[in-house]
Amino acid sequence: MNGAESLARTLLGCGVDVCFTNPGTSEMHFVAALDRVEGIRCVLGLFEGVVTGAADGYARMADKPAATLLHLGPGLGNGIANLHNAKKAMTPVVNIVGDHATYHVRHDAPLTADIEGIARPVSHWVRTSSDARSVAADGAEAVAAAITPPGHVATLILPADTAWNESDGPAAMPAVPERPTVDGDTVAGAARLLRSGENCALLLAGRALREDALHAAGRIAKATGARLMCPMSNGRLQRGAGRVAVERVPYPVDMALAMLADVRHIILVGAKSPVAFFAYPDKPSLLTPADCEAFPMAGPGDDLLGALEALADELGAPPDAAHVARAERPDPATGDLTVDALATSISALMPENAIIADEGITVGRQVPAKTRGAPPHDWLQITGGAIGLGLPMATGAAIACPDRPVIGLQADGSAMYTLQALWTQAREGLNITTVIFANRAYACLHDELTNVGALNPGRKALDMLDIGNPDLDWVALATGMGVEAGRATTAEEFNRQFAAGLACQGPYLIEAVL
Ligand SMILES: Cc1ncc(C[n+]2csc(CCOP(=O)(O)OP(=O)(O)O)c2C)c(N)n1
Repeated sequence: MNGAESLARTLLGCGVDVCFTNPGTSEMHFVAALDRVEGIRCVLGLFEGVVTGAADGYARMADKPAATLLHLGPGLGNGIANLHNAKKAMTPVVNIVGDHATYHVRHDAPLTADIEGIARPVSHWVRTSSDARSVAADGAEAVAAAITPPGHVATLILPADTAWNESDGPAAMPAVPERPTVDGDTVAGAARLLRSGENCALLLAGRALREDALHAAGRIAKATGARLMCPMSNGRLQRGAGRVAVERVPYPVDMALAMLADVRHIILVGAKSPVAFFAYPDKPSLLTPADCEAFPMAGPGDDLLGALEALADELGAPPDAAHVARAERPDPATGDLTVDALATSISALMPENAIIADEGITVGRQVPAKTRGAPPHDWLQITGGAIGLGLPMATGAAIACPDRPVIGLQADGSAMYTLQALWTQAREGLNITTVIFANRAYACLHDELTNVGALNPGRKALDMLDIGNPDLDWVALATGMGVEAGRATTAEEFNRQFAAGLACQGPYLIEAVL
């Protein structure tokens, strides 16, 4: 068995059974090994940003990593923005990056690059295998590093000769640490603050945003009146009717400051103290008021569910929770296709147990308030601010959860970064309904121009923020990649198309013209 096959068998043995790929010559032995090893699903992406974003979406929903297969430094480089998003989401990802044979590197062939240097900023763990006999153990360590809580990006670089030379066979997974328990004194300290009578908020992130942990937080809120909050961008938030709802710290700085103005103690459960997305002249970077104290109760890798349950018990909280969202949703909108109409209709028609891949940017910000009481769903966001995640993330989520409907809420400018994901959706027959918010602009940047104090912009500046002229034809783009599509210009048309998209088994795209 060669090194490549020992690695493929090791990955499978460690539970990694999906590989998002965009290979080249240096990865051919690994491609051949994946072909030989039963049980690993290989999914081709036509750009590496699709590959890495799909791996992120997959792991957020599967709760285990996928592998990626990337071609040397340039291939990895193309995938960096979405690895950055994955790293911020604390998503486990195992990157396998091919390299030249060890003896070939010194000749500086065209594709030679500092792969470790490219990998390091977006990886928690980086290693280049030295020979075919160590590849399997390196691969097992990469998986262990990726799944060590809360989740990490691990990058294993595979020189071609380590793939084709003889190996010692697959390696077993090393021990992976459990999430540490938060100690009793820390829990008691949080309980003291919550009993102090001063305004307290729990800021929940990561694993604390799953239904069971939210329920424990809701018990704490019921017992103490504490507010429940989450960061503006989250890897995966479980929400909808019957679940404990949390307030999201808003993106606009003034709104965030107003939301947090009365908070005296912010208890951090897997979260960092909230900071502004960007600095603006004359606005603070920290969003909590000066007299607010942060209490770091649990880090992202700690046992957040256990910590919240221990805190609820310490407080003698009753079993029922506050802030449980009631089942309620509007009727589908009629008339003009405004942003409000879109949000209303999405909420009205969303099916049970949906996964929302949200890269809706300015338009998408209107949807969460409307869907609070919609049927239970998972909400996935861009966590690292690097646009171009939405379509790949939806793709990966649909591969992780083939029995659940995936809805992409997708701003048009962001969609253009990685639109090749639509081809993967068609090829794999994925159940994804993508709504393109076709406002023909980088609308968010129009707001930002004002926010940074650059007033009275001229033609040249405005042209950098508009993506019309020519308008993108999303129906043609989607159908050109094998995805059925339609255009909606009224609410009624949108309602029909959205229902049709949800009813069809494969991918469907709606260009919602705003
Ligand atoms: C990788 C990357 N490049 C550029 C940006 C800067 N950026 C932020 S929002 C945005 C435009 C968003 O436009 P669109 O997706 O159409 O959403 P809208 O603002 O119109 O709602 C850009 C270019 C970014 N965040 N990430």
